[in-house]
Amino acid sequence: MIKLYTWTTPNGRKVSIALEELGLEYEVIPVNTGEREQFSDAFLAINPNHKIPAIVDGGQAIWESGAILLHLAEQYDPEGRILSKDPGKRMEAIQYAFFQTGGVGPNLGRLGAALRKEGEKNPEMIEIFGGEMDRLCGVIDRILGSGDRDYLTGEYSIGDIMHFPWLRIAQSIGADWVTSRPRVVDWLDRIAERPAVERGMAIPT
Ligand SMILES: N[C@@H](CCC(=O)N[C@@H](CS)C(=O)NCC(=O)O)C(=O)O
Repeated sequence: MIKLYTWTTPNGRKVSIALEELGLEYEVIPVNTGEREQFSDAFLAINPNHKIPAIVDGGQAIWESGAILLHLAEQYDPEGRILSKDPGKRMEAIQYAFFQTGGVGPNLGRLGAALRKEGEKNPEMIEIFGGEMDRLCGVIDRILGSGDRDYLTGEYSIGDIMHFPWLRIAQSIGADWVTSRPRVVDWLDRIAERPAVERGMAIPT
């Protein structure tokens, strides 16, 4: 059975959502990053980069959320539920997955860190990463607007799963670069309605 090493954070939830979408059985192994469990020898042997999520599947350890989602789609998605079988759409979904790991992931992560620094908030960092998040959301809005798409490629895919847990947090705290864009809000609400997404977002329990 697939082992999922995860915690209550957006990167971990990308993988639990994908596992739920594919109806796979998996064992959840919580790695409490607040308690620095990601630095244990046992976890470093799985991910030398000491970050969740990671999985072990058939004896192989895989880390980096985008790589994990691609692995799950390649191995367990014969119907193209999260990665289309159409070569063009498939590559488009992979493109949006990479776009997330180079864009929304690191920038929102750093914006969150800058905002959390109580007492010594760094306005320059907040402006830089907040400005970049505004730009990235504008890009997503433009993609969704081209041909009036329900999802990034038109069909639900790993590209949407990669973005959802991060942008849903921003939406829930009222970040105006999300809430001022109705198309982006509708897209997030549409993804949130999926039963598999609801289940995946509750992992680890
Ligand atoms: N690029 C990685 C990012 C993973 C990541 O940043 N994980 C965070 C939690 S959301 C973590 O484990 N941080 C602990 C640490 O850096 O020591 C991915 O997409 O999987």
